[in-house]
Amino acid sequence: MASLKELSKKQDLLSPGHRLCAGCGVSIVVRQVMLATENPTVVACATGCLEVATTIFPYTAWRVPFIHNAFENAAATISGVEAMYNALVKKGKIPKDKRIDFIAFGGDGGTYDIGLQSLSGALERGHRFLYVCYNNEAYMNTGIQRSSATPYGAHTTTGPAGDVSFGKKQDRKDLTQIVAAHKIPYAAQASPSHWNDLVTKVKKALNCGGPSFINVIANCNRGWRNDTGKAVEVCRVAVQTCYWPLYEIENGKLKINVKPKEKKPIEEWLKYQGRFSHLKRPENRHVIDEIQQIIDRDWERLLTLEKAHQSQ
Ligand SMILES: Cc1ncc(C[n+]2csc(CCOP(=O)(O)OP(=O)(O)O)c2C)c(N)n1
Ligand code: SF4
Repeated sequence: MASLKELSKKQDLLSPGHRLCAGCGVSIVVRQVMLATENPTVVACATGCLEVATTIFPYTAWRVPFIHNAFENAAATISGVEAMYNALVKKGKIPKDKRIDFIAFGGDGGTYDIGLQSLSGALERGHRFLYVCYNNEAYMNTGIQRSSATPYGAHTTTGPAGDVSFGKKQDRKDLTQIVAAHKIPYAAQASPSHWNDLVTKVKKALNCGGPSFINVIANCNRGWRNDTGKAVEVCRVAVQTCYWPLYEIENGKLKINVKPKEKKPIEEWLKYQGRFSHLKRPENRHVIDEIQQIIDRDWERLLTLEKAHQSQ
């Protein structure tokens, strides 16, 4: 467990001066992830807001070696870097005790959709790397288009809410479970509102000896249409409503890390965000009920899975 005092003494590896929007949750997520690193670290990043806003040529906000690759292959790129590291250690060009860590970042578009094949391949090959999905639930950089992480009922520019539609018609994909099905040593969900949980998870992931994955909810105040300055608050409500459960799967065993004493109704999460404002209209009331049913069903499933895993 990290202490705030300890973390406050560490250098931010993502420097100020990047061009992510004011109030963007992504920089908070990335800072927390990078604060948890203990060794020299190489970062690869899929195309998306994070890459575009932190590496505007000839500048960079990164204080670590950083590779930008195409939208679809952050995991393939970082697995190549890890393979090269292993080869150099074998040849004696890097001392055996010089540990280097490898992290790939991708948005939900670059992870749930376009980069899924390269992520799946890298996980299956067993490279030692951490993949962090900063999940803002849409293709934000190119104008708020829906992704397979976009929740049911949300307004996006490719599934706009209006007279003929209540927004996205499909439930989001459960990528964390898809990744866990690769039987990797460590997979988890995290939120910047629970910094200690997030930092602990990154440390575990980097030290698990193989591939690891953390899916982190990251608000986008442009796409979610939430007030600037509410990034952490809105992500906390995601956890309190069980919209975004915090859990980990360590060597096949699932553990829920935060169980809200009182599960807040889903309206508490929806009310922060303009992307759901159309749901206030009486004809869309059924969508709120359906979202609540989805959340309840998924939460119950998770509790059942945890019970099953703990009794194994
Ligand atoms: C193969 C490919 N298709 C489309 C694009 C255009 N493109 C660049 S960023 C982006 C959206 C990225 O969305 P996401 O990964 O969710 O990250 P975010 O922008 O939300 O941070 C798209 C569609 C591209 N660069 N490459
Ligand atoms: S568009 Fe959204 S994700 Fe992109 S920098 Fe702005 S707030 Fe962050």
